[in-house]
Amino acid sequence: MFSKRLLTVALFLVLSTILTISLQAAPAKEIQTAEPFSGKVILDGLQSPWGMIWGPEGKLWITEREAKRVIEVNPVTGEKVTLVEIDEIKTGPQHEGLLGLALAPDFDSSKLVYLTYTYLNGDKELHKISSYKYDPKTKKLTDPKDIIAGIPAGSDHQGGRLVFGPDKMLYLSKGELGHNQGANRCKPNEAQRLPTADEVTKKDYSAYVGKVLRLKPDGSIPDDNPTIGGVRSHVFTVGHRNPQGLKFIGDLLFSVEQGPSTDDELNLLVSGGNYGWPLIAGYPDDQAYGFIDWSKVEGCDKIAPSVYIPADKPIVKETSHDRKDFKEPIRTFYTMPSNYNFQDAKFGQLAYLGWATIAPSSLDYYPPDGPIKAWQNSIIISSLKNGALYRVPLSADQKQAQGDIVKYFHTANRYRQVLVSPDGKSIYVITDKAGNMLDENGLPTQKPANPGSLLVFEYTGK
Ligand SMILES: [Ca+2]
Ligand SMILES: [Ca+2]
Repeated sequence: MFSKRLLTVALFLVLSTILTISLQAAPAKEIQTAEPFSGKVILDGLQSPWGMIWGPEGKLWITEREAKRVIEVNPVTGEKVTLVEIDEIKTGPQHEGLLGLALAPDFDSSKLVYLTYTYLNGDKELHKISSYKYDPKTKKLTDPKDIIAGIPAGSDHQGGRLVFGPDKMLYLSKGELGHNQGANRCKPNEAQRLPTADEVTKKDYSAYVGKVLRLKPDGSIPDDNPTIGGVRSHVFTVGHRNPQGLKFIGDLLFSVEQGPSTDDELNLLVSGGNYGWPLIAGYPDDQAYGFIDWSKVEGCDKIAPSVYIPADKPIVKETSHDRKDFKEPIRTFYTMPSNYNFQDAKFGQLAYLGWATIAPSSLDYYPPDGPIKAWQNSIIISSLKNGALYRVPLSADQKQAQGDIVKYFHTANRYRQVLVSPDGKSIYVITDKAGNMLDENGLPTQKPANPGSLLVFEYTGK
């Protein structure tokens, strides 16, 4: 009897050990990188990780765009817990699904987290922000409430980054859905269209594309939002292409957005500012970009999609627009001359990978008192095309970029978001599951080295 019980206990111990081991993350895989940094993989197998923030208890909270779930990850062990899975989410190969997330400023007491994602209403694809309540005991997000819904969505340029400001308002970067290019080239680009008073009354948000929005935490329009074109709405800034990065440094709001074949941008967003797209890319310099409204070109649907501007179509020059409210970027990545070779044979069918643009996907800030001295008071930008981080030093008042941009940690991956640890010693990066990028030799590849992974680069200096 005794020995049988002992056997049962022993069996239980063996089984629970096996179970415990299987629940542990796989051993970390080293990533080659230059001194004074070391790199490793914390976790892999994620389904298009997209948003990453610091959650409670020093854990990372990560959205998986295609898996429609939010997970909590232990940044040391890689152990993960699913906080919520949301059936309603509509996913797609590149831009649709569960996107950004942000904790409420009063999270410690309210336990509220805000999520933003695409969904279907009938056959109409739309975008919303919902709040969820975190239960620390069960580690579940429950009690969903729509904050705003019915913002247009589509197969391209969704934007999707969500942040709270020091003003306790919620900001969402919203893309222009890639209208006027590629498969959506015959749909009008509405990044410059302003909501009418009638639309605002009817909660018709069709003009919210290509904008950065500012909302009260309950979804209503803040009283101090800008009046643009005579109308106050959720619109904070106008004229964006695909703004995927949004970050407050003190009370300054920065964004990064993807340009066309030239001029990815770092912007400092000011209330009511017009950032130019699609009339202006980067600076109003008529270099390597001019606007053609394809929705007005006869037989548009019969013309093969191309990013190249055909010589026989009328181009509206950047310098021809009224630029009263226009805000220049504080940096571009990079501004190319009109005679730039956009069809370098070395890059074959994926010519765009050879362009000097970086496809910025997020930004974070390295503080003035961080242990990596060379990085102090810099913006850190993640790149999709190049699988690298770009460090942009700021001026003392943080309002301008200053000095040379430095590139770090290149791997054959698409870096979707960068996040600096609170102690400034670890730089976390999440990677896309698939896509096109440059390999270690600077040539195009479609095989990421670390698909759907959480990577960390740790400072080893003193
Ligand atoms: Ca711009
Ligand atoms: Ca330009």
